Amino acid sequence: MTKPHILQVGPYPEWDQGPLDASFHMHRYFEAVDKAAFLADVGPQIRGIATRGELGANAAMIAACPQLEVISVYGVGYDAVDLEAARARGIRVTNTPDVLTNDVADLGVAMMLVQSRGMIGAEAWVRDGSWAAKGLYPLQRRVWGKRAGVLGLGRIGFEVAKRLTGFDLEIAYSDVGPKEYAKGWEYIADPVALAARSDFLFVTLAASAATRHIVGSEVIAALGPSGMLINISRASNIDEDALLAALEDGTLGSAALDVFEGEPKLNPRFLALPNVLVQPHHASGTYETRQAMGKLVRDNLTAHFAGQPLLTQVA
Ligand code: 8YV
Repeated sequence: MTKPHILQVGPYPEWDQGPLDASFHMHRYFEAVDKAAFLADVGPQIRGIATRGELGANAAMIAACPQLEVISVYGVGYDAVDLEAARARGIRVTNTPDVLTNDVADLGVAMMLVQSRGMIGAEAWVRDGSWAAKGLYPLQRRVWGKRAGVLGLGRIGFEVAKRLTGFDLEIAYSDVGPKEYAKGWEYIADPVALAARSDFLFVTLAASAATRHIVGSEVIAALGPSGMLINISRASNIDEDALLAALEDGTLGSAALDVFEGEPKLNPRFLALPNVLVQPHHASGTYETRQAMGKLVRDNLTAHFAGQPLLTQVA
């Protein structure tokens, strides 16, 4: 049997690349210097796209592949896939939900703790000799017992909230409606009102055109000078200009961010700020989870080409 031709948008670890190469004819888009020429050359044979959450597949890429049947995303977020273009041609789209939920929640909670307790600066305080030379490290902010807001109580938001109960945080959440699995956590429909009663605001929404900049200047102002914004979703959920301005003038206390507009080339203004914890979009970045994500990407492609039901179809 001839192997189906797959356009590979970004690199994968070798434990995924080997099995992918064994089952499919992989065309490495990310290695091409002239991407348009590469697409024009291989596009006509492509039946599948293997991509990553943050890379997706845009309309031009989809249009360049007239035989395209399936797009398999390595990531739970599929906002970077042009779903309209895919739907219009009956192209199926899969993602990797569930397998990464707990790791993403872990990183969100870890960022809250690290940032609130000043652990990055404290580490440097020990390593650069400040402890011995200057004495005690400056006091930081308590976490336990405070109020947390979770914006988007989906799978990841739920796991964040569940973990936060362990720190005796008072939890409230916003979503399109109250969730029956919310275990008595307070439902607050309006994100501005949620931010106003929160010390920590976690952004755990699936990104879409409708959620773009849902965290804007009003939400940020409501969170206020002692509030912390934690984003483990997508940068597009936050108005970055408003966020930067508020962090710079102190109208927002601090932020802990795993995602950025234009990543990996984030706005350099973030790097000049002492009140931001920056992370390189690695909330799902553990061996265990990435292996499960890679398997799901392959299993969805294999199921599609074998005429079997897809495991995790989004469209
Ligand atoms: C990335 C993610 O896909 O799940 C998502 O939506 O953004 C991540 O897991 C990851 O960086 C792999 O590319």
